[in-house]
Formats: sequence, structure tokens, C-alpha cells
Amino acid sequence: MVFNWFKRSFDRPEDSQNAAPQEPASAPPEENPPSSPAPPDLLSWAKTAYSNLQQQSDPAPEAEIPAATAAQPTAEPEPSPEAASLPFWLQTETEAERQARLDALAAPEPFDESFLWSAQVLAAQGRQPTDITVDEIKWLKRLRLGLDKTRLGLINQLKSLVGQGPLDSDAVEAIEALLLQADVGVAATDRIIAALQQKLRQETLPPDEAIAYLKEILQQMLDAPGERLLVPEKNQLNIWLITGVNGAGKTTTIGKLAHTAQQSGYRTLIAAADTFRAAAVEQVQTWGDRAGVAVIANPTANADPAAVVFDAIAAAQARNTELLLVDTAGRLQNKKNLMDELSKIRRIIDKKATHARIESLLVLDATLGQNGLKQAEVFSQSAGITGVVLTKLDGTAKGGVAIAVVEQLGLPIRFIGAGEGIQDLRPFSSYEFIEALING
Ligand SMILES: Nc1nc2c(ncn2[C@@H]2O[C@H](COP(=O)(O)OP(=O)(O)O)[C@@H](O)[C@H]2O)c(=O)[nH]1
Ligand SMILES: [Mg+2]
Repeated sequence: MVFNWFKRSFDRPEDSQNAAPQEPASAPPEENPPSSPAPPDLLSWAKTAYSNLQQQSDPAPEAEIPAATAAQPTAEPEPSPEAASLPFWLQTETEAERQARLDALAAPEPFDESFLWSAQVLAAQGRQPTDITVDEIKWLKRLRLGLDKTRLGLINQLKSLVGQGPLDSDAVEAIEALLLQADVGVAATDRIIAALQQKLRQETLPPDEAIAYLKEILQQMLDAPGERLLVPEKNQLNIWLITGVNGAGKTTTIGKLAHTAQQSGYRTLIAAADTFRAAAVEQVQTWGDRAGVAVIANPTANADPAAVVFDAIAAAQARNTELLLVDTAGRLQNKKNLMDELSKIRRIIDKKATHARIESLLVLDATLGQNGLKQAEVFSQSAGITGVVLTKLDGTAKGGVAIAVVEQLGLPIRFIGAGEGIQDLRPFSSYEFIEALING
């Protein structure tokens, strides 16, 4: 039984004998969950989930423990000065660091306020306490933490304004300013304000209902482009072309996606088609090693990226690969060269992988807010973009840009990144995003 991170549910073998008591009985996570308050039995849901997770993370049989502890003091080499000056993705982890990371991953989550919040978000989506994983809790906590800046800086003020009841013109102006500061964008801000005003003119809502209505508006905007989850199809080739400007987080996203795919049971391969920067191939190779995914590359300087993609598709077909992730350059000598190169890669994919399911994902740095969107327009013209990956939500007070992305580009957000670690990327859920933004 594999937890498919793309679907956020378990993939069970069809002939599974230990079928189903854990299968969520109510709404699957893909469906719009009601934005209702937590069920009254939230505490017992959370307690069951907690003891279940504790069982999952029970320590290894005792016989193994002394060996592991005995091994620790021997190998703890100081990082060499050269290593410290290398970019982090070239630094190799010491055994002690690796162990500490694994221990931290295995450590049970404390039953704290953040755990309760995550439990509430999962329970409201119809999940069963026996059916969740510690990674899901960890991700929700990270997402909530990542949106702290946006929430604390702006959204809390927004909440108190909306919660005051009918909006007078001063309140409307204040709300507009707050939304614009969170980089929601002019068009989306106008729509939100209009919807709020209309509703509050029709009826006087108590503060919590007014907030619930605001959440509903935002979630509807995020869901407007339609189907929300991008799940690679099993037993066939899916090709995801990853594009975006330099530094947006493409290569990091590839590493995280490769890890997610690998963990979710997909045969995965990476094509290193950013051949413009010397270090780019090495960087993607490091991520491939971390994720345990092979990388098809041509180490020759300035190798033809389209030829790398051609080779990668051949390798994918020979290996029965299910997901091929293609890294691309974010900058060339000039914009026209870059667009020509992306179009050429796209043509090769269309021609050589006729039966593949192709997605073209644009990676956007959330910290750039509206500026990032401007840069993105060029890509959406040339690479036939089908969706967006929003990165660096952990470092920004501009989390509202998610709404601008959907409103201005008309594209669905497929994944969000909230950290530099391999686990810090998940499929986008408008429900969880809005909960973390407004009710976190
Ligand atoms: N804080 C944070 N940093 C990120 C995230 N994604 C990428 N980065 C960092 O952004 C920088 C550029 O990333 P990279 O993947 O090389 O971008 P590329 O040029 O588009 O391939 C690196 O330092 C990454 O560690 C994220 O979600 N959060
Ligand atoms: Mg890169």
C-alpha cells in the first residue's frame, strides 16, 4: 500500500486483502470541503490520529538501537572549510547530519496547538484519523508557518475589518489597501471588494459569517480554472516540462517532485535540459541523488538541450518510466533565444512522445509578487503553460499572489513550495491554503 502524495490518499492494490476499513468513508479530498467549523468531536479525532501516528513511528526493535547509537560517536567529521563555502546543494551531508535529519523525521509530532489545527483541516476534508500520515501533519504545519508573515502582517487586519459587519467606505478602502499589499493584484482585489460589498449590503452578517464568506470568495477564485489535482497517470509516460526565470526554484522543484513521485510509487526520471549554466547539470544531479531518481544529462558544455530531452524520452520509453521531469534554462543570451529553445524542446516532446501526457508547469517565486507575474507572461506565450508551481511561500508576506496568479494568468496552481527541503512541496489545495492564510 503506497501513499500517493499527488492524490493525497492511499493507492491500494486492487486485490488487497486487508481492504478498506481505513478508506475515507465521506468526501474524498479532491472535493470541495465545506468551510464549516471543526466537528464538535475534533478533540477525539485528534487524539485518535495522534495515538495512531505514535504507533506508526514506534522505534525500531531494541536489538538495533545499541548498534545505531554505538555508530554515532565514531563518525562525526567536521565539515571542511571548502564544504562550508559550497552552495548547500553541493554539500554532502555527514552521517551524523543525516541521522539527525532522519530522527527528526521519525520523531512524533507534539500534540500542540499546531497539531490540533492540522487535525481540524484534515477532519474537515472528510479524512479519517486512522488514515493520515505524519508527513501530512508536518506539511500542514510548515504551510501554516510559511504563511505566517502574510497572515500576521495583513490578513489579521483584514479579518478584523471584514468582521466588523457592514463595510463603510473607509473600511472598503482599508481592505483594498491590505489586499494590494499582499499582492492580490488590482483585478482580483476589485472583484473581492465588489462581492463583499454586495453581500454585506444584502444582509448583516455576524463577524464569523463575514469571514467565512470572504474565505468562500477567495477559494472560489483559486478554484476557478477547474480541476485541482495534477496526478501522473500510472502505467504510462507523463512528461512535465518545468519552466520559469532563473532563480524561481525550477531545479529545487524538480528535486522535490522527483522525491514525491518516487515516494508515491512512480517510476521517475529527470532530464537535465538546462545546459546553459555550467553548474546547472550538477545541481539537478545532486537533487536526483537525494531523491533516488536517475538523471539523463549531457555533461558537454552548451550541449543542445533538445537533444538531452530526446535522449531522456528514449530512456524513459526503454525503462517504462511513468514520470519524466524536464529541467530547463531560465535565461539565455536573450529572451528570443530562450523562447525558441523552449519551443524546440516542446516540439521534440510532442513529436517523440506522442502518447505521453504532457504538462508544462511554470515555476513562480512568490516573493516577487506582481513582478514575478510580469516576467511570467513571456513564458505563458511560448511554452504552452498548463499550470503553475508557486515557490518560496515560506519567505514572503505576499502570499496573496496566489490569487493574482489564478486571476491574471487564468492558470491553476498545481503545487506549492514552502521551504528548501526535499519534503517542502505539495499538491496545492485551495482549501488548505485559505485555511492556513486566514484561520491559521
Ligand atoms: N525558502 C525557499 N527557498 C526556495 C524554495 N524553492 C527554491 N528555493 C531556493 O531558491 C534558490 C533558486 O532555486 P533553483 O531551484 O536553483 O532555481 P532555478 O534557477 O529556477 O532552477 C535556491 O537557493 C533554492 O534553495 C522554497 O520553496 N523556499
Ligand atoms: Mg535551475
